[in-house]
Amino acid sequence: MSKYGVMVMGPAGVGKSTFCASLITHLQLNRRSAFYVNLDPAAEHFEHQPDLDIKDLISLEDVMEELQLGPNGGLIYCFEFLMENLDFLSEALNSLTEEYLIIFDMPGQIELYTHIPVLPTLVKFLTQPGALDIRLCAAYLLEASFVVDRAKYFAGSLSAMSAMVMLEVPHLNILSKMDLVKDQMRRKDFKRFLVPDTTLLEDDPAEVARKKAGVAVDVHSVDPADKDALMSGASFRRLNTAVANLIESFSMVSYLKLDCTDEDSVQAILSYIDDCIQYHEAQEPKELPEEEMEEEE
Ligand SMILES: Nc1nc2c(ncn2[C@@H]2O[C@H](COP(=O)(O)OP(=O)(O)OP(=O)(O)O)[C@@H](O)[C@H]2O)c(=O)[nH]1
Ligand SMILES: [Mg+2]
Repeated sequence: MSKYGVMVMGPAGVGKSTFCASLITHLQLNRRSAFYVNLDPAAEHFEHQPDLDIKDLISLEDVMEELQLGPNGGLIYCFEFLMENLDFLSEALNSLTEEYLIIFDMPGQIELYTHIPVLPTLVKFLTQPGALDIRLCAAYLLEASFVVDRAKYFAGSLSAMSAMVMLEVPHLNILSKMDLVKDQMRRKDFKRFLVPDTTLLEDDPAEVARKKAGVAVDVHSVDPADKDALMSGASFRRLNTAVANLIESFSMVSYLKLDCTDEDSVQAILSYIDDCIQYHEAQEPKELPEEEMEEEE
């Protein structure tokens, strides 16, 4: 029997838990079953109580107090502890049927997605055929307002790409909090940000202002060791161009839009998740209760 899941990831405060909550509400409204797994050992408040909470295994607060670690070191310790106690997950998830969408709400420390090998191990454990065998997809969130600052947008896209390469599961990249940019930018203008490419750097508002002031810099000929170039921000621009080129040449990152305040938007993302993990193909046709059969006739 297959199981189905989505791992909601992304930097701090991008709206992961809010998205999980909207998704659960939406699933409930559509009479679908969700199993909510909180894997953030620091999370305290939830719109929907988790069905499984890492804090029942280990809490960040206790780790920080007892081992005298800071919040980031403490989080790494919690995940290493989880890795040594994976039966905490398998015991709870083993009996779930294919009807459930298992939603993993992850912490926001970016290190988890970039250079610590804990998540690939966790994902392998969850997806391993013959064991839990969860058909899992990753939903990586970035804030839509990042598009205003191109350096942030490309840095975020690089972190999304890094997570994609590291985890090797179907992956959706999502620009969250669309309600915050909806009024600032026309739909047509925003469309350009759905697939990162280097031309976006050309009309970076900061760059346009510099060009207007007559300070045009050829980023390809800047020497990063040149102090004047460094102080004028030219090295930074060269770095951004290199990052943008890298992302464009890999051609792996594209974005969906999410507005958690809009039911249709949540449904659209859910459809992408369902397609990624082929959820519908495994569902048995359900019999409707009698009164609904009568209504439909
Ligand atoms: N306007 C708006 N605010 C949002 C949205 N989603 C989340 N927020 C706000 O953003 C803040 C962070 O949201 P969370 O859902 O806790 O973000 P998170 O990614 O789970 O945060 P961490 O787990 O701490 O990394 C909260 O104040 C939310 O109310 C959204 O779609 N629109
Ligand atoms: Mg959260």
